[in-house]
Amino acid sequence: MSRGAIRIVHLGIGAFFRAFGLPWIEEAARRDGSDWGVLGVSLRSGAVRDRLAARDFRYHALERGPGGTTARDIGLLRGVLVAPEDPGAAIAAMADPQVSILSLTVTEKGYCHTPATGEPDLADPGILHDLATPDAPRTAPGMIVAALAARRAAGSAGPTCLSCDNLPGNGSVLRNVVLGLAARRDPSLADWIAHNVTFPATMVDRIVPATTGADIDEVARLTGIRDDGTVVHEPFRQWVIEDAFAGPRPPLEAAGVQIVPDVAPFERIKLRCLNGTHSAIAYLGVLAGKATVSAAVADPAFAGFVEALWREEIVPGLAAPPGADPAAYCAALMARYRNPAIAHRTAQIAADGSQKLPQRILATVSGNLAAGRPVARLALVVAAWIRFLRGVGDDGTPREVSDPLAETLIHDALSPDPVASVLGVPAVFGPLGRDARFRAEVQRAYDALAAQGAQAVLAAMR
Ligand code: CS2
Repeated sequence: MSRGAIRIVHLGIGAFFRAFGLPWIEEAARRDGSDWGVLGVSLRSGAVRDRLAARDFRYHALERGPGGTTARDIGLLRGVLVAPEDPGAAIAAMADPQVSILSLTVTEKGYCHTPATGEPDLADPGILHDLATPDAPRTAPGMIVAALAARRAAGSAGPTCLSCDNLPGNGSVLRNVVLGLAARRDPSLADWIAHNVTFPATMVDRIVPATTGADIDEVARLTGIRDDGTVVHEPFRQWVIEDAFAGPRPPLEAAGVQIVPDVAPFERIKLRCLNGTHSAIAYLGVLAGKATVSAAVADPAFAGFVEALWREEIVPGLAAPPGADPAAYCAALMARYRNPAIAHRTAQIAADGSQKLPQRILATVSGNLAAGRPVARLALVVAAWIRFLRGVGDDGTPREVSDPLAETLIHDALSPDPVASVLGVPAVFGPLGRDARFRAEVQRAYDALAAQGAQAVLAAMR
């Protein structure tokens, strides 16, 4: 771990942040010559560390656009610690007074909250473990609480905790869980955090498919270096951050990051228009045998469905963020989905539906029901998810269901009344699961999918 000071510790150092945040922070720091070294912390395995160690934590970010491919060598990452191997070392790094930002991409489930309420999930095994063993935690919120306790004890300043996951109000979600855990450990610690630490909301956007052997070969062709740490991404990127930093930060806006007073309208259009239709394409695509997003939208039945979903059921309930036109936003999204150089697998997006659907699809459903707007296409997405949970495509081939609630969901999806059983899972649907109009629409869509398959249902909707 050489090459200058570490001022940011990032939890969850997977492909997304290496293809999005790190190149962007590096670019920003270069503008004013400041030094913003990042230390990664992996909360699960040593795989990323082992892959990156060979090049002293440098790696290539491969940009694949319709017009060509470029590889950039990123040198901002100074090392990766693997928390399960030595939680104390990771906590000490996070508590270092030179570190002013603790950022995280730990996926929706990494917040250990109940998606329908936003509250800490006190039945989560990780949370129970961290409450019992606060000095050797294993969840991201538990690690943050331990580091904040160490900072307070040392008389250090409070950092900025920067959630970069696709959750509505991601800063508040993190704050609630951290404060909830801290209060159970020591109410005066929670009080110190409330006064000294900030949790800005953020919206992050860049499509980052899983790296393949072909990507590693492409970097070797372009640079002569065989780099197993390669990450791949589209050209597009957008990062909107609430102006609420507790201390120093890189000059992000100089590199195009938007620092704004209110992230909510940006976050809503992104979660509902992009992530909502991503999940739609994922479940319908997995059923219909479309392996990637670009393969799905190359089919006019899929593209037409996605466009109608935006136009009829998603955009009418959205307030446009400052300077944005939702119709143009959606047209740009379709161009991103069509990018043939990005092989974004529908199976990758289909994972963790129980954590994703509430903010991506169900929030729009609730708004439409209250305003008397249509929900038929949104209901078809929910029905496709329920079909997907059976673990087979429309052609009968097995499909993997990966979800923290998989056991319950698969059981419910295979029961005699799958729609009623799955809609009755309160952690996902809350009171919406009991709405008669929604239930009827999902049932109708489910019956159509069961009878005809996803491909024929979409073709008939055109
Ligand atoms: C995707 C997102 O995997 C998924 O669930 O919808 O990762 C998506 O690609 C990003 O949010 C794009 O910014």
